[in-house]
Amino acid sequence: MELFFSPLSCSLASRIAIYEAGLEAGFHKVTLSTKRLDDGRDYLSINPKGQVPALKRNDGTMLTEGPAVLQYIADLDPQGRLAPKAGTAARYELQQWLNYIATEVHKAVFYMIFNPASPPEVKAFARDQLLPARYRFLSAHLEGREFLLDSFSVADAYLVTSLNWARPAGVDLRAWPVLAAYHKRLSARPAVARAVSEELALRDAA
Ligand SMILES: N[C@@H](CCC(=O)N[C@@H](CS)C(=O)NCC(=O)O)C(=O)O
Repeated sequence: MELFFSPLSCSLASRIAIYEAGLEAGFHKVTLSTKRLDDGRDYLSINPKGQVPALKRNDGTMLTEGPAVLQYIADLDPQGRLAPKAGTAARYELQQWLNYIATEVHKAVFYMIFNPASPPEVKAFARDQLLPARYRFLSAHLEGREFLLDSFSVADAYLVTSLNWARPAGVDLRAWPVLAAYHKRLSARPAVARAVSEELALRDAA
């Protein structure tokens, strides 16, 4: 399979999942501002949405939308470590977290802060009004827990990815000690540390 990604964006979660599962994959860097790959190909001809992540499966078909891509990768792990079995109550709980992070945290807050077209008052509203309630909710859930579910899952890969965006968004995670501790703990996992350092190097080389 091949992952289309942009360094340190939401597609980092898919790279983390691939490494956590020990799967083989190719990686293609997308420049989101130009919608081009490093080899000059037009990304829109590969994924008309123009967004990452996108995954080209081994049968040649494309899969997009982070929560779907993450669950697909999790289901490829022969040991099923990254997601509860499909159809179980725990799997729906995972989907609840993936959707919460995608819609309430990623899109409602950070997409608005990082979107260059977003007016300053919208950025401030997202950071100062929307984000605190979401971080309070996540902190309350994670108090006394190691992971969002009972063990590491692709929802944690997505949450740790989004917590990386706090500092560049001007948010001091120390105001949410439970989240700061979770971020530090998750960032120390070998697969997470490897994925982050590789993408940092790719971002800095750009
Ligand atoms: N609905 C998509 C959104 C993904 C998304 O927002 N990706 C961002 C990077 S974190 C992106 O590609 N931004 C460029 C753009 O929207 O043109 C998903 O959940 O995967």
